[in-house]
Amino acid sequence: MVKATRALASVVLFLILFLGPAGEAEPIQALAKAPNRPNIILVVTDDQDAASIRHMPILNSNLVERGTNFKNAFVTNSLCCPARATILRGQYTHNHGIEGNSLPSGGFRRFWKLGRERSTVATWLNSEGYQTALVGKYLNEYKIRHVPPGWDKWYGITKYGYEDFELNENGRLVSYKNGRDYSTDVLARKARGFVGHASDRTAPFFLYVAPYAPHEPATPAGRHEDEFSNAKLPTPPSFNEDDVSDKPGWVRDQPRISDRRKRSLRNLHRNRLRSLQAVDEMVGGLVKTLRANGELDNTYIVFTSDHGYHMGQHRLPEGKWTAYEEDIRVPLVVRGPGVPRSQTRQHTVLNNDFAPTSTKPGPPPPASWTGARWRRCSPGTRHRPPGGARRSWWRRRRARSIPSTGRCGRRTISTWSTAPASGNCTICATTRTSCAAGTPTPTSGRSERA
Ligand SMILES: [Ca+2]
Repeated sequence: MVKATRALASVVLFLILFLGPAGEAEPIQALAKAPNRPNIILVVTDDQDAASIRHMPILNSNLVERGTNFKNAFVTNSLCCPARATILRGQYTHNHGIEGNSLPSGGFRRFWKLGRERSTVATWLNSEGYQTALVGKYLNEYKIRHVPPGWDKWYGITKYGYEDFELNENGRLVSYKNGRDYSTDVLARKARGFVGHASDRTAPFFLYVAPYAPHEPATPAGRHEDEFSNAKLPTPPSFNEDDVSDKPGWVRDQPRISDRRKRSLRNLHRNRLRSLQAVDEMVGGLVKTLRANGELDNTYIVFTSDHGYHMGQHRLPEGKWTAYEEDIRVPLVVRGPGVPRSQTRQHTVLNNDFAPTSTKPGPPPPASWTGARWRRCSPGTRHRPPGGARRSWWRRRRARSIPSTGRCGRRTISTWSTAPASGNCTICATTRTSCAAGTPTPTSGRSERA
C-alpha cells in the first residue's frame, strides 16, 4: 500500500505541481482526488519546430485547448540520439555519454554498451507496476531484435522511412514496404492497440510513442499530399540574415541562401506540415481510444519533439544541432488530471526534466539525474539558472554554436564549435593553431542527420 501510494504521488505530483495554476490549492486537491494512478502518454516527434503545432488542428482542440502549452521548452542538445537519451535518462549529454547519433560518440550501441538501458524512465515506471510500451523511434542505429529492459510491449523502428520501414515488434523484425502502409498510421494503430489492451487491466500504463515525422524527407500520407500547397516558408528577421558580422566564424562563412534553395526550403516546409497531419490524426485517435475506454480523464498526454529545426535562419539551410533558438526550442503541451485548461506558461522547461517529472523510481532518486522535477510554475515563479557544472556547460554551449567532440590533452569533451578555420580551442581556450595540448576534432552536425 505504501509503495502504491508513493507511486501515485510520484507520477501525479510532479506533473501537477509544475503545472500549478494561479490558485495554489488546486493541484493538491487534484492529487488528493485522483482515483487511480494516472496513465502517461508521451508523444515525441522527430525534428519538429515549436511553431508548427499551430498547423495541427486536432492537437490544438484536444491538447492545447484542454491543457497547458509551454512556450519556453528547450532541449539541452539539439540532436536526435543525445536528446532522446536525455528524455530516457533525465541527464545532460555529458553525463549519459551519448554525444552523437553513431559510434564512437553515440547511437544505440553506445547507449547499450554503457549500460544506460538498465535505468530509464521505462524501468523506473515498470518497477512501480506500470505497463510500459514504446512505439516508434528509440535511438539512432537501433536495428536489432534486442528489446531493452523495462518495456512490456515494444515496437521500435529498426529502419527509418515513411513507406518503406521496419519495426522490431516484441523481438520480431517486421518489414513494411508494400506501399499501403504509412509509418505514422502503423505506429498509431500499435499505440491505440496498446492503450486499448492496457485499459482492460487495473495497472496504469506508460506509452512512449515516437513517430518519424516530420523528419526529412517528410513524405506525407497520400491523403495529405495536396494540403498546404500555398503555405509560405516562414521568414522571420533571422532568415537569411544580411548582416552576420556579429556571428561566429562558421556562420559568417555561410553564403546567402539562393532563390533556388529558398524554393527547396519552401517545398520541404510544406511537406513537413503535410507529414504532421498524420501525427495530428494519431493524437486524435489516442484521445478517442482513451475516451472510449474511460481512461481519458485519468491520463496525462504530453506532446513534444526530440529537438527543434532551422530552415534558413542565420543563413543556415535546413538542419539542427546548433544552439540557436530554432533548434533548441521544442513544442510542449500537456493535458491531464489537474492540468489547467487552455493555459500557457512562460517558464523554462528542459528535456532533462521530463524523466524526473514523469516518474520517481523510489527513494533515493538516481544520483545520475541532472534534470529537475518541474517546479511549480505559477505566475511569479522565477526560473533559477543552472548552477555548478550545469552552468559551466550551458555557458560553453551558448558560447559556441554547433556541437562537436574534441580532445585536448587527455580530456574528451563535447563542445559547440564546427570546424571554423580559426578561433580558440574550445577546450583549453587557447588559439587552435597554438594549442599545444591537442586540437579538437570537430564533428559536422550534418554528418549525423538521422
Ligand atoms: Ca530528431
